[in-house]
Amino acid sequence: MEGKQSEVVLIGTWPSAYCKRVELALKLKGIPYEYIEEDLENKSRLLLQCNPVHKKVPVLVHNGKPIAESLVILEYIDEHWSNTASKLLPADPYLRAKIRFWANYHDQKIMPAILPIVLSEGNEREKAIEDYNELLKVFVQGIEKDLPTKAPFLNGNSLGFLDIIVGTVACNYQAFHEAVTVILEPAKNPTFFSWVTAMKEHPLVKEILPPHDEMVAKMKEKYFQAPKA
Ligand SMILES: N[C@@H](CCC(=O)N[C@@H](CS)C(=O)NCC(=O)O)C(=O)O
Repeated sequence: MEGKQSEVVLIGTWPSAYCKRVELALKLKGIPYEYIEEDLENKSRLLLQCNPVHKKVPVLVHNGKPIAESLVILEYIDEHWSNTASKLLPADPYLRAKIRFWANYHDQKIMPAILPIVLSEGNEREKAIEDYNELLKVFVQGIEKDLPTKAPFLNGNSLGFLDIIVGTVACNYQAFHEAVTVILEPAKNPTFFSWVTAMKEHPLVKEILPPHDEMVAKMKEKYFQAPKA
């Protein structure tokens, strides 16, 4: 894209877990990048040029060439900077396929189960939380069956592809609890909770997670904003 000097540019918004995935992957690999904060209420020409199909962040611009969709970007980063110590995906094609399967399950099943919790009340909310916890249970059982190393992180001793995808969303659970309601209870989801706790302690996760209070305020604004007249 014209006018951009840096080799690696990330277009993002600070509360977006999808964008945090890309930041975390770049930091894990030690790749320097320029960050551009996008205003989603007034999308920039740069964003519309770089992601004309979805018009969403994150977009990674590498040597002027844009790549959209967080999962696609993570794979690109892992493939292009494959000689760094941190590998996001393992070499074995079958394991890679399993990890991609669970990453898609997370984004296609678990993520959309959050909004019904926000939009409901009383018994209906209880049911939505139960449904969410059922999906988490399937996820945990699947990982336990399919992946060889899963402690303290899903990827073993270092953060991998799934940790990045899950952690950037789940590590904000306390902000969600404060802004909306409690969904993640240690007793109900011990394994999932232990992954999230380990991820939250990782120094790079601490570096990229938005400040708690700002996240609570953002969630309240996003979920409880009065409808525009
Ligand atoms: N599937 C996309 C989702 C990205 C996404 O939903 N981005 C939001 C910010 S969290 C966005 O740009 N929304 C702007 C819009 O919907 O117009 C990914 O994984 O990158």
